[in-house]
Amino acid sequence: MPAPIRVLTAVPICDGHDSAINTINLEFIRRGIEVVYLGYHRSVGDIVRAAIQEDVRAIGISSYNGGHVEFFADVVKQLRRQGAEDISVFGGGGGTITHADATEMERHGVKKIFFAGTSLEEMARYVRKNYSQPRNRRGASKNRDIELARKLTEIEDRYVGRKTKQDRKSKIENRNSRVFGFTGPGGAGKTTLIDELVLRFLLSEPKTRIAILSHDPSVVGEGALLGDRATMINSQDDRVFMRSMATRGQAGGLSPATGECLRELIKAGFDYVIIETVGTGQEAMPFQRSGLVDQTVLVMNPDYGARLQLQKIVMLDLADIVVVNKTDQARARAAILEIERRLQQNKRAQPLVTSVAKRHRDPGVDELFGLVSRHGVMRSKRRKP
Ligand code: B12
Repeated sequence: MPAPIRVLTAVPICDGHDSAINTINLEFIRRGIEVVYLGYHRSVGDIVRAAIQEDVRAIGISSYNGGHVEFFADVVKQLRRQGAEDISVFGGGGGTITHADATEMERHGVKKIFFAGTSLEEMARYVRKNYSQPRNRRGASKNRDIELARKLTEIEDRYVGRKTKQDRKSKIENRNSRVFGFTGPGGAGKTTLIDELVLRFLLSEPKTRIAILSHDPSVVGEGALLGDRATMINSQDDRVFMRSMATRGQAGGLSPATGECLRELIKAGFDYVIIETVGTGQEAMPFQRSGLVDQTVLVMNPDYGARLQLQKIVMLDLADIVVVNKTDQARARAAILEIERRLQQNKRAQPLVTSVAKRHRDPGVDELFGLVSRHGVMRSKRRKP
């Protein structure tokens, strides 16, 4: 079975027209393509960095607000400058991109522009036809991110079609990286919380390099929407290496290749590696056997249902830190008390942090940062929401 095609899609800076690309993303996924979606209002630098780290075959850009000739050309130029010319660029933008513009863009190395009236099927067919063959890589790259990204692709592709279980080798000794596992139900705000933590690492530790392995669900042989990058704002930074992984049929929140990819990131010497699972259910304990995670953080939404539900969430027993996020919601006060009582039963002194991660300078995120950072000084204490 061939590895799924991976493409990155985005909308340029100063452009909020994302409805077309959202529709196109869904069609690509339906046709077995893994789509890393970067979101709208994205700069050339963000797009090129993301495409390199994700090691995608091609970038699809949807552009409506003008400036497309220069923007697309600059994406191609920056890819070439960084040694990533094997990543193609294509896209569209309804009637905004004229046929004359498209000719000019193709002269600058853009592979194809799609015009109004093209069917979704035709676009998906173009991707499958042009980007399903293995790439001809010309030797090793001098670019650190490109080399690492290619290794991660090799690892992921080795697991395709194999019934290999998640890597469970022993710990790596003498490692410098601190590894955090973030898990919790879908919609709890894990990605936003991680992005805010990354901001604090970047601001307080000027040389720190961070890696993020972010997971989204997929079925064997099918496509996936790898959409966490669209939520990440602060993590679009040269000191952050982010990789989006589809679970490719494995239950439990991670991909079969996660363990090996994590090892590669540790070897690469990142100071912190953050693993984000897919939105998980009550039974999930994604980091139990990997032996590679230093601290696990369970992120919960106050809206989990009746108190009885808490008895069934396995991670409440296992997590090193529990975060109740979105405490601006109506049910937050009751949820914090219920979760606090539930944790008391464990007698493990697990810190309980309350946060509103979407809020700038949220004190709860500061507190979590204090608990996970090497230089953290803040001690966990519960505040009222
Ligand atoms: C829907 C729409 C909006 C919605 C956007 C909703 C959203 N979240 O996307 C709303 C109402 C919010 C909006 C707002 C604005 N809009 Co508007 N909008 C449109 C509109 C009507 C349709 C665009 C669209 O989604 N089409 C649907 C797609 C699926 O079809 P398509 O465009 O034909 O694209 C085809 C191919 O090009 C291809 N394709 C497109 N992208 C990609 C990408 C890839 C990778 C691939 C493979 C293919 C592909 O797919 C389609 C296949 O048939 C266009 C007018 C038009 N008819 O194009 C104006 C238009 C783009 N908007 C325009 C303007 C000016 C604005 C505003 C600035 C208005 C204002 N003053 O506030 C704001 C800016 C918003 C912002 N933040 O950027 C202008 C842009 C003019 C220009 N560039 O000079 C347009 C052209 C209208 C006009 N004639 O004036 N807009």
